[in-house]
Amino acid sequence: MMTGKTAKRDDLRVVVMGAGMAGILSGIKLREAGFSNTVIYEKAARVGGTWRENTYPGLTCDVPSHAYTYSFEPNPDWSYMLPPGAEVQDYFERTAKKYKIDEMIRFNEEIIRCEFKNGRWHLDMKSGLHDEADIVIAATGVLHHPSLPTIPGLDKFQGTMFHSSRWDHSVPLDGRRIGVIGNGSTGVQLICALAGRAAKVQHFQRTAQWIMPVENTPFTEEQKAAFRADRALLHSVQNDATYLANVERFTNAVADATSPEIAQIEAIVLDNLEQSVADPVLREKLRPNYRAACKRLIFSPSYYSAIQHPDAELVTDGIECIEATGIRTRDGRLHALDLLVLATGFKADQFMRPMNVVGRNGVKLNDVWAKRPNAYLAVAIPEFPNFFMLNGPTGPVGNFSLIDVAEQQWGYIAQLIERLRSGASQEIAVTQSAMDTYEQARLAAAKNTIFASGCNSWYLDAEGVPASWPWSYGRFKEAMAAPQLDAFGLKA
Ligand code: N01
Repeated sequence: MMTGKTAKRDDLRVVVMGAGMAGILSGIKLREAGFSNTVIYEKAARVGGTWRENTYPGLTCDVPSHAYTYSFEPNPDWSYMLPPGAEVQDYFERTAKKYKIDEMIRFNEEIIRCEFKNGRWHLDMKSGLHDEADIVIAATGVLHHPSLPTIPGLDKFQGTMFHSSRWDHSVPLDGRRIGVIGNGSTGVQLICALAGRAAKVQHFQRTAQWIMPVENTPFTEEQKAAFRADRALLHSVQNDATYLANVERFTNAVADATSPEIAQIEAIVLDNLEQSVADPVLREKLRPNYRAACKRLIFSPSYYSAIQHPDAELVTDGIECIEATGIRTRDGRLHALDLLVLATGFKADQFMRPMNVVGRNGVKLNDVWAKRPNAYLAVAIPEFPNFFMLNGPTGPVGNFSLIDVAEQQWGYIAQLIERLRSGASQEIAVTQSAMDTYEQARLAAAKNTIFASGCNSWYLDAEGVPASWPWSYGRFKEAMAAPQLDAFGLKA
């Protein structure tokens, strides 16, 4: 029988942190499920998260566009197999508008404190605003705090300098001398865009990268018209069997460094290097001394040709220091630059921090994560009741759609918050023993992954252990299908 108390639970206050891909998803799903008292706090003035913040030339989604799409909001108009970043940003803005999620968002509100007291989450914003919530969904993203290098003299440079995620579009590029430090996905995409445009572009490489060849084919107007006209066709492209099989194969490969699948990947990237780089000296400079996919694999249709452009140079001598006019390498050479781009990555261990998050009994997130950020199945933390994460620590990483990952995590979280809404539980927090069992198994499996095979990357935590889902994608889907309720303390 419905009681007054049960009916009231329809009104549970849900706070979503962040209006990027996962925050928009949360808003859509919460509204669809009938949660009427939801707010999304976003520190910036627009939706989009990483796609809002990264606007550097050459920014391209390296996951196939139709897979990098909400399952319920296919997009017949993707221009390319690997679309430009601005188009991805536009997709999120359109989707937020279409589902009226922008009306749910409080922009320019940065949450600085989130504390569980007397059965509710108390949130303080930088602006002085205060809110209380029954449920918190942290959709704050992973790669959003720029990691700046600690190179001597960084502050001495008198040209223009910025991090790749803080691009200043007022700075001219054509005919300039540009230096790019870092050759992760960002640095590689930058070189592809700048070679032939800058007077000279120098790529400062500390560690060589394996490059997976890929074709970036445009979708023709006929194809787009066919996708628009035929929903079933669009659905089949979105759920392309070859792509899905590749995801499964890739995750099996990275989960087992001895697998035949990883050997196949190694053969492809090695062949790409051998076939694409003519000069043997340059080829050796570009040859990594670690295994393919140990760092996040870079998919690029054009890096090898860009770095062989007459106006491009790969610099591998090691950076000694930065001076007023450029970079001095250890061989004593001064590389004069007008613009220096720091494509040096992000602090991948921050998640919702520096926000001060305090759980039940005064337990501080910073203490819980002092050794390494972790979470049960990547979504829940002991002593943090009714607090769930999308794309949180130890979730799948790799070269596939984080939208799909977030949707599956949402499916899992939705089942837990439904218990809160129905009144079956008042507080849901994963138990410490379930967390410990998960973490022990994860750490043991992480050691067998390719990520732990001997390279440095943002996948590794402070102790050098891969901070990722170490099993197959199939196993992730299985885990997300339904929560095992005995892993949770369910306070009635
Ligand atoms: O950053 P990274 P990123 N001196 O951490 C170098 C996603 N993404 O921005 O290898 C010299 O990969 C560092 O060198 P080393 C994607 O998940 C997605 O490129 O440590 N060099 C490395 O080369 C990706 O993995 C898309 O020796 C220094 C680079 O900086 C993630 O973002 C596009 C240095 C950092 O590479 C991060 O990529 C772009 C120093 N002091 C990015 N410090 C899509 O298309 C650091 N480096 C979806």
